[in-house]
Amino acid sequence: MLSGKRHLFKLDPARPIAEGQLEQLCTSGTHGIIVGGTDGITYENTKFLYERLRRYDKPIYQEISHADAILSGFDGYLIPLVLNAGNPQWIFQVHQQAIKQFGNMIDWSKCQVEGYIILNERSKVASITEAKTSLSYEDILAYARLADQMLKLPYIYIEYSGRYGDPLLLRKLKHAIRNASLIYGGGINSEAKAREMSRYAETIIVGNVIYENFELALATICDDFIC
Ligand code: 1GP
Repeated sequence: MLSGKRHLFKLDPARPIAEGQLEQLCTSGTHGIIVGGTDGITYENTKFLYERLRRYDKPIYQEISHADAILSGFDGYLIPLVLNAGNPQWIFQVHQQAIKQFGNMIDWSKCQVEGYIILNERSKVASITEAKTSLSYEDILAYARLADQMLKLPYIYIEYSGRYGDPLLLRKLKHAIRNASLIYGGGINSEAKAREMSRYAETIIVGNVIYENFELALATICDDFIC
């Protein structure tokens, strides 16, 4: 689903965005849009955002956080599995319950699992999943190998949501991972940060800055990413 050097914007259905801004994002040279968030995600706000996005010729993916907000029609579905969740609910229980409820309607050929490692202890997603964020490089590399070599997940997502992460960690991960594709998200709000993390991660995700400083969000797309 996501391969090669990729830049994606992540839009939160629970946060308002102007029509003109959506158009600028979708015609910016980004490779696609992920629709997802942590709080206040509903079927209705997801559908509203999806309907506005589908007018543009960009792949749109839904990152699933609430089973009752799953909408058909997306180009692909990303299913987070939080490897360092302190609350086991976020490792397999929410997935098992969602499959129990909707299992016969799921098109698995469009679904891919992201092995999430959440590292910003102040983020909302860290508090909801009770993520164990005080980890050494060795701990994080072991989670990554578990996802890559033991579970054979297609993606490992290093999530610093709201804060710029540690490039040295990304460099170590790049060398340790054999098959999975590395995704990085967190605090990218400039071309320099986008370039730095994309040296190590195949895919970089830009979220919060869209809502905080729109011009800076657009500036994260550098020549390396132009389609
Ligand atoms: C959030 O990883 C994404 O899930 C992007 O992080 O919002 O900090 O850009 P930011």
